[in-house]
Amino acid sequence: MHTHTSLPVSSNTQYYLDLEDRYGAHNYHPLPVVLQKGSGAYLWDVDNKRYFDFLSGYSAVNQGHCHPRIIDALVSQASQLTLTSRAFHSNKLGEYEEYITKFFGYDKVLPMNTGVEAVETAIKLCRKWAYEKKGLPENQAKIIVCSSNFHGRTVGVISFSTDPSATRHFGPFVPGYEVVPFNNLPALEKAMQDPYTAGFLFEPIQGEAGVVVPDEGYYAGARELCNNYNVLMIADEIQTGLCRTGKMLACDHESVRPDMVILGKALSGGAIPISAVLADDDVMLCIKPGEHGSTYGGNPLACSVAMAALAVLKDEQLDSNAEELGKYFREALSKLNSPHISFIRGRGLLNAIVIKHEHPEAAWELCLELMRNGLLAKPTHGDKIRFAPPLVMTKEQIDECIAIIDRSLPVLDNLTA
Ligand code: IF1
Repeated sequence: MHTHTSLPVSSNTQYYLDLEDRYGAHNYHPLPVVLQKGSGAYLWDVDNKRYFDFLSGYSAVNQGHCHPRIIDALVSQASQLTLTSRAFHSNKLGEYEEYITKFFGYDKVLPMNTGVEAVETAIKLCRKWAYEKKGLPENQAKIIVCSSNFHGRTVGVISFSTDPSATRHFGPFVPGYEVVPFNNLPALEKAMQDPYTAGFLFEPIQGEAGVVVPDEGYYAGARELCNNYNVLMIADEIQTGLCRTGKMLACDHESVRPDMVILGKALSGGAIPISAVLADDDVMLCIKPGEHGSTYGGNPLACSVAMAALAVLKDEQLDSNAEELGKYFREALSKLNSPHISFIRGRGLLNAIVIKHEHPEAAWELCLELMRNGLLAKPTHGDKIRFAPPLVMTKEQIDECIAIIDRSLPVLDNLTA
């Protein structure tokens, strides 16, 4: 747990921190900054200080904060019809389903709300398919997952987490998972010897683990193993998808087509929670009417917002922008030659640095200094700092951010453990 570093905050800021401390659950440890406005790559705090957002709502605002096209879609639909439930049809659901399935090249979509709900949905689809199509015996289906995974916070999904802070004292857990090391095809093939294997669920790049990028050929190798062993390849692209890594989907880096694609976060551009599972009929039609659903899944407001959010990604070519700016950012970062940075890694605009310092809170201290200098980023798992700005950044803005990082790093020079 972080020690509360002494950091003078304005009385305005302190007022909001105190409210949250008094009336809100303490399930996060945020940076001491209170935001009240966002636009593009920028956020403003309650004292109207401007920051570059280098977290992007955990990759939910790839299109930039409050993108006009997305907000227009939100506002116009919100004054028309927001929710019908799926007990009835709406004029937006079918249009959205056609749009997103053609956008990604899958037969069908199952619309949900949060990312973890879509992950749970993919797990249920995989198990259904395993019993009804692959013919596995009831309750014997196994899904292979990777160590250091992050797929969400429900009891069902933390059942296969390897992170004690995500699982401790939340048991008992859901069985039916086999953990293998990420980026290790022999280990994956070994696990597939279990004839009850139904699926392989993975993040193309492990975000929370500190932006761990697998070797070239990992996606293609996993795809081949899934084909050979009749196992569903399930890509959780909630964080890596939607142009974040320089391609529309991270699996596109190897032209690999998973059997199921899970989307969330930037599917709404940060406006409202929207998630989805994409699959072909052979898998998707295993769930029959009344066997799965959600009150808000596929609501007309979400359909309108998601179509605008996807259109912005394509029309503004945010995949190539992320690809080019990501390369530029990593090169500029390495040219700083900081003694405090041991690793720079990532793809597109999903990057992270690993801090080399004997002080356990060095990454946190650096993030506080970055905040003082106008850039918001947060450590993940102690010594790593994720840098994931909105994909609408310009080269000039990247240069400004590199300068901020450059003048913030010296804060670690005289930090003693
Ligand atoms: C937190 C980061 C974590 C995700 C992937 C599913 C979900 C997520 C690959 C669940 C959500 C969020 C959750 C948030 C922190 C953030 C995160 F990597 F993106 F930074 F935790 F790993 N699959 N990631 O990344 O989606 O239900 O949240 O909509 O829980 O602290 P959700």
